[in-house]
Amino acid sequence: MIKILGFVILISVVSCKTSETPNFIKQKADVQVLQVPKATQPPFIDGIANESIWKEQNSWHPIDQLWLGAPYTSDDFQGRYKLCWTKEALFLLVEIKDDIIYDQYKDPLELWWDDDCVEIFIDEDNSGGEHQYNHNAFAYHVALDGNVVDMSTQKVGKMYNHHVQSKNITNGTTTLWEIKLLIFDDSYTDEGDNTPIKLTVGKKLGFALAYCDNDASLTRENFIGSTAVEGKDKNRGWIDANIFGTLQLID
Ligand SMILES: [Ca+2]
Ligand SMILES: [Ca+2]
Ligand SMILES: [Ca+2]
Ligand SMILES: [Ca+2]
Repeated sequence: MIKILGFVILISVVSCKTSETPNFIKQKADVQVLQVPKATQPPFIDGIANESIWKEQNSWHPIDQLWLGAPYTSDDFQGRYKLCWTKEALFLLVEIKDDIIYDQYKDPLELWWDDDCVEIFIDEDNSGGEHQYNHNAFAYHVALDGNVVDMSTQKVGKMYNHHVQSKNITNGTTTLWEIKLLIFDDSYTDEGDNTPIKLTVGKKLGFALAYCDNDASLTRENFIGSTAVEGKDKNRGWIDANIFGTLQLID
């Protein structure tokens, strides 16, 4: 009887523990599937798109979904991007036309979303689901000066500069960003050592891209994303990975 009781207690303890552990069961359909070509050589992150993997891709993907703010003009904002991958990383080429480049907060952890920045949403296993204060997915704000911020599991802004390498060059009102993104899975911990995963052909990742556009205001004027978001509140990407699109890595 004692043995049986012990077994029951053990089972109860195990089930309690399991229910406390974040459980990122896949809940997202593959939407807006983009096939991403493999680069034989990783692009050199210098903000210059002279690599063949960028030149070979004739078409760009648009950043044209208004997530926050009033409707904007094409003089105010236009954005588009290309992607490629190697086994080490995902690479982005992002072309932003923005009439005024604005960086009012020099402290990278102060109101980072209110400066002009590129925001990369990535969900390693394309699970979708909630990720506000956990690492089921990441929402990296990449600032003009290269600093990278997302919410930590401590519910505060944290620098993740070792996840994203970027370089941007502005010519007139056009800024070209070249970005290398290491991919971490949901076992990531803010305290411990983490190893980025190796990418392979056929892998699917949840992904969206956005731009925070501020031209002279206290808070950002527009937030424009790459995916269509249902409902009134479209500023969902930093909380909900279900609004991400899907990348499929091809050879
Ligand atoms: Ca380059
Ligand atoms: Ca603008
Ligand atoms: Ca995930
Ligand atoms: Ca701006």
